[in-house]
Amino acid sequence: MAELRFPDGFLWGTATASYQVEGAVREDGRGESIWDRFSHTPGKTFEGQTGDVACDHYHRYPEDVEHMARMGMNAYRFSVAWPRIFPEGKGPVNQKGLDFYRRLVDALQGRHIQPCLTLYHWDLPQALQEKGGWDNRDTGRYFAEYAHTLYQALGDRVPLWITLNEPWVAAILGHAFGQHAPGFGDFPLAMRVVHHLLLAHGWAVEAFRHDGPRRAQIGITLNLSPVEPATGKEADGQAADLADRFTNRLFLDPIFRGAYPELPDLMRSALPQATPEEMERISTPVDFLGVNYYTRQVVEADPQGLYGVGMVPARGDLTEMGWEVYPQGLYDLLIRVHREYHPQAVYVTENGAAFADEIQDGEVDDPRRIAYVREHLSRAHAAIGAGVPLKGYFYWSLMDNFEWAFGYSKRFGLLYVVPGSLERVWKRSARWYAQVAQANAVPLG
Ligand code: IFM
Repeated sequence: MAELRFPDGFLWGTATASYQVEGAVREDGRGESIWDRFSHTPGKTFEGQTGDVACDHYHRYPEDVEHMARMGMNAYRFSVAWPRIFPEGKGPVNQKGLDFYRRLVDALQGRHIQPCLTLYHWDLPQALQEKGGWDNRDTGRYFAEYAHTLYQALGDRVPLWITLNEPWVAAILGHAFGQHAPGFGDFPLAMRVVHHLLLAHGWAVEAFRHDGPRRAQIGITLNLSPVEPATGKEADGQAADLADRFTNRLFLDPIFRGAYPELPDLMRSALPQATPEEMERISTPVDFLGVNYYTRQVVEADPQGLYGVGMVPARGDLTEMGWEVYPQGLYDLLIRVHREYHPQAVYVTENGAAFADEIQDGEVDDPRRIAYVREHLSRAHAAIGAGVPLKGYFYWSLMDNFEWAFGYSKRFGLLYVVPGSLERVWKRSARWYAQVAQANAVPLG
């Protein structure tokens, strides 16, 4: 059968994040996070759902690792809950929290699955929020200390480290649009948070270079999407360029070029005055870029929209999130970051789709997810052929989980999680993805 073969050593994995899967929020000394506080605030999440129990990965991780091993995965991307390690965000280490991640890493290594550890996937300790959260520059210092603690504890056994997951989402959805924790609607605040997250990233990379693990690699994961104008009109082209600066380049430029892109005055003036030393720290070279890709953005000039830009509603083949299925966007994006920013290596650290999966007679048939992954992998393969140093692909997500403000109403998993019992059931896509990983190739047709 015709197939697309991937380079030897390519990483095949799945991704999750602490608050979305772990549960056990009051166990073994874990402190409160901003997502505990937000999800317990009436009206913030779908039907008031929370991550209190989530998928109970905290207790069921051995079973989850077994599922990954049976699928033939050779990598797993997970995040550490900062408040498990430092319940107050700083101060004394909570050994029991560290022990959980030690056990998880042991289990993964026992099954020859490479751990890929994200330090921050949005669950800031609430105690630090009380001190200003990411509006407080010191939070970045505490982040670097937390990162350092993990380098010391796990550095010799975790080959891939990610400082931040999707800082754009944490900054903008959390501080300008109020859809994520901590739930503020203050645009200038969000721009300050952008800068402080970038500083936190830079300080954590610096700590890694100074006395972090020698044989491991560190990078950052950004949510990126090509931005296309709705028409060929000049005004729409300008809107697309502005939206690209505000979304993709807001993080790519400082990290890879040491400077913010040109921004409209209102955005630029809200950014703190950065010193050359700060920009140098932010652009401390990383070993890889993590790309989270789900869909493209189509925009038009719109005087009523934020900064004169309007989003054109997605059309065509849509997922349950209302996101257009657009595999070509992954190719375009990978080529663009390779040509314009030259990362040494790239990983697709998330790509996936939510569909309205149903379990019938113990089976979940999800052909649309298989088609989604097949098409995106075929574009990833083409990007490798065009010279992109793509080293791995992580499907989002291993299992259905807590999709932030949408609660459990959106199912992204390869494993169906049965409400109540939390039993894991392999969807047909899990079996298909297992074949891909085991063959290191995508079957065509
Ligand atoms: O579930 C999220 C994840 O936490 C970050 N990236 C996008 C996913 C789907 O929305």
